Amino acid sequence: MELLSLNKSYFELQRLRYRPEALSFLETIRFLHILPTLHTPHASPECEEELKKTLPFLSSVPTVTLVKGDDSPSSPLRIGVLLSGGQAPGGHNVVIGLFEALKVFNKKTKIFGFIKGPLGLIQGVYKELDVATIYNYYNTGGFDMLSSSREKIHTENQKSSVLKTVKKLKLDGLLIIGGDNSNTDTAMLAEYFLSHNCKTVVIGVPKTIDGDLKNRWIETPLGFHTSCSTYSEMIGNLAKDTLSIRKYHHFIRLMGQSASYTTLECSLRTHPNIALISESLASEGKTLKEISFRIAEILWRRSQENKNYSIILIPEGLIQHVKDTKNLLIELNALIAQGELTPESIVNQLSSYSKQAFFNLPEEIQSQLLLARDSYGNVRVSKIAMEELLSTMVKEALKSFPDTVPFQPVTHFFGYESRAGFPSNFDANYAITLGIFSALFLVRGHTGYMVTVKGLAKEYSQWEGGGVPLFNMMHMEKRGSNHVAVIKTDDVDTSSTAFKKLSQTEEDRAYRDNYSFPGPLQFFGSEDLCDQRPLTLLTEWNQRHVRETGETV
Ligand code: FBP
Repeated sequence: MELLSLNKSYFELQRLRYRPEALSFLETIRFLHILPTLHTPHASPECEEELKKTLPFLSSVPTVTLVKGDDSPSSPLRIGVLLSGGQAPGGHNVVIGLFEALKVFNKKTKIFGFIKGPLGLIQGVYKELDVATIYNYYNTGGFDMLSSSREKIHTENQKSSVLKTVKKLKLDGLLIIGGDNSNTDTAMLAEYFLSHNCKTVVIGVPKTIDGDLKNRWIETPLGFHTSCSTYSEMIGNLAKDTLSIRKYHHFIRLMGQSASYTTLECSLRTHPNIALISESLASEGKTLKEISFRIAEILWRRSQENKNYSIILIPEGLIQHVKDTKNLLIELNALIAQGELTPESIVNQLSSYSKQAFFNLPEEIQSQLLLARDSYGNVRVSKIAMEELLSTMVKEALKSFPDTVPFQPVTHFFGYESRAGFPSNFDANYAITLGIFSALFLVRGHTGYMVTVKGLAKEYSQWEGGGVPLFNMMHMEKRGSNHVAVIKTDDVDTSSTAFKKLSQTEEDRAYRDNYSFPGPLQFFGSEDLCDQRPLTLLTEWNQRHVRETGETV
């Protein structure tokens, strides 16, 4: 065993040496060209006209296809890159893929990394990237190579500062590695540059552990696989623990601001007794009280069989979906957006329905709702302890059952633990591919695209890189009190095979303990162990495959 470096573990040193198979795309990248192609329908046709008015330049960005052609290097370029928003495993590898591919096009190309993401871009704080710097982060998690921030780029001042930065640095292109909000900024910047006759190309790649930056072109966002694998290992461990000691009810909240993709994926992997899927509960019009009563009923029935333990998964975004608190949040966000209101006056201005919902919540949750804000000024759901709230409400609900149920809840929030984990082989390869194809779009001078990879369920060598106009992924959404153009995120579809698969097992999971123990992410060993894919991705891929070919898989 080699000596440990001062601050690197033996494992990290081994991971630094791993070279993703997807690096082989570097061999052909110079032969690829980007051609306009037939227009594909917009993802939200009902908003298309309004979007065109807001984003007149971006709306004319054509759909493209990649074609093989002559070897075509480029002149030396100056390219900027930033990591934006919440960490997602694989971010560093996108930078490495970008770097490697730009050098394949021209060794003299210079790459600048903005420090603290959008903040660095606004303030013009950056460092030039070289091999020695970036290789130190090969296959590592986190965003510490450059650091990140959630600074929004939406005011005229912010946009003109960014324009100044790119002009000062003479940038030919800019890559933003981000989630839906960051890529909304990518789109806004592309529009702004086009409208100011600035030739700098702006493109984005999709990363978020939330799994919701997903549509007909993005099969799954970068980081989701690693993040769910990390949570699933922890859930499996808790299931084993509770099965051994048989006395705790584990209420586990999983990160994911709005959609329940993380809960769906982790549930398919671990088979918890109860998996709350916000989208399904919302469509049934359930209130928090009804949900708590349903959980209590299951726990009471388990108790009849002497099973006073359970695993309960709760999506972070639940509060935004259920009937009573959904309206409350919408009203709170609109009031908060007015600015200077005190917490008391915010509460006083709530409708009577929302006021009642607000005062039904424990005081601690009330103050979390009033004080925690995200970068839009909206209520920050990651700071709301839904697991505590539900366990308290379930305790209350259990009182209405005939027998006393021994109830020892243990609450958990699995959030930040997964965001900076070592990317799985899948995410490491996905990130490299995104970086390589980003270089292609930057070199060929195509602005306003999200870089995508198709065929992620297949072997790495069969993946297909490409790009989709950001405009096609946008829709109009209410944020605070305004309707704004944003990249659309995806909610769990309750008619999807993945969701149906989970709900089919509902009874079985609730009363039999069919837990599955995924164990830790594997990095070294056989392919079927180390190169797994998200189960939701595989299920959707199978569904599509069956639909398109009529074959069963
Ligand atoms: P992104 O959308 O930027 O990927 O971040 C998602 C997320 O990880 C959410 O799941 C969570 O609610 C939020 O970030 C927490 O953010 P913060 O880092 O600001 O606490």
